[in-house]
Amino acid sequence: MTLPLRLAKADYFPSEMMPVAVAERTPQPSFPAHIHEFNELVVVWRGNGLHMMNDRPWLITCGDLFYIGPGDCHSYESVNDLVLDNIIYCPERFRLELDWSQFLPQEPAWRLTTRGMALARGVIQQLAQESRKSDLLSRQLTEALFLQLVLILQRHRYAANSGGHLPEGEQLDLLMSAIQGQIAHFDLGEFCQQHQLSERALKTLFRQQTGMMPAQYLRQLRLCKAKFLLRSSGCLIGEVAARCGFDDSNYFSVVFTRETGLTPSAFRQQFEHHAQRKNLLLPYEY
Ligand code: RM4
Ligand code: NI
Repeated sequence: MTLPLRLAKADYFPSEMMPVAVAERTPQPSFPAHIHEFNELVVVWRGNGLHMMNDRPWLITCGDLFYIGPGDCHSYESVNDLVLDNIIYCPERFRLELDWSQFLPQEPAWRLTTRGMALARGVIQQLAQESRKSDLLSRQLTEALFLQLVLILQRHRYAANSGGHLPEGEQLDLLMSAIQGQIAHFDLGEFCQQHQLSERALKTLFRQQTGMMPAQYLRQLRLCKAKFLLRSSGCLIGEVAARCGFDDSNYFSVVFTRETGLTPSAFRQQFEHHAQRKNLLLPYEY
């Protein structure tokens, strides 16, 4: 068996004092098995390819994130418009007295959320610029930016193979957009099952962040939509109820009246005085 290549620091860092460098691969060509004298963080921006790491294959694409140590052997095969950044670093060159291992997980393979990618991209761009310079301040700034990057990755990454539990902030985004996208049919139990989330934990998180329970939020959204339809369309009450997710229009009237103090028709009548706009086109598909 042939020994893998061993990439040397001297070939990849512009100076010996720089602890971090960014090796942009636009694209990443196929690259034979190798180990490094340094550590490597890989963020995949685009395309796809087969990443072999310590004999394990990973089909990689946009949003994949790898933490590679000096002893890890990896290669890229069957690449297809693969674009990635290698953030390479030498821990022994850091000057900040930090326990860096605390920011770097044992598991090598992760996924980054879309938001995490956007945040990481900005910091990596700055890092690429600063790490090319050679003055003392740039060296310090490089180290600080690297710290910022590993913290961002820590916050926005999720395990690639463990059912994909999303980070907290992202769970909420996902839930909000699912609720808003299916006001009439949203089902929290189904949603949690589909995304392998704990319903209880998600409810708690939702309440902490919004001051409401998801069901309450959904009911308010439905009532908002109902008010909008009553006011701006000629839909029959039953139709309004159905479009807002109430199967039973009597039940809809009860909830509507309890929440607004007016029955749906009384609510509608308020506006009929002002304008005879029964069959107005909706300004957008609500
Ligand atoms: C290569 C490839 C390797 C990386 C070097 C710095 O193109 O991405 O994984 O170690 O660059
Ligand atoms: Ni490498």
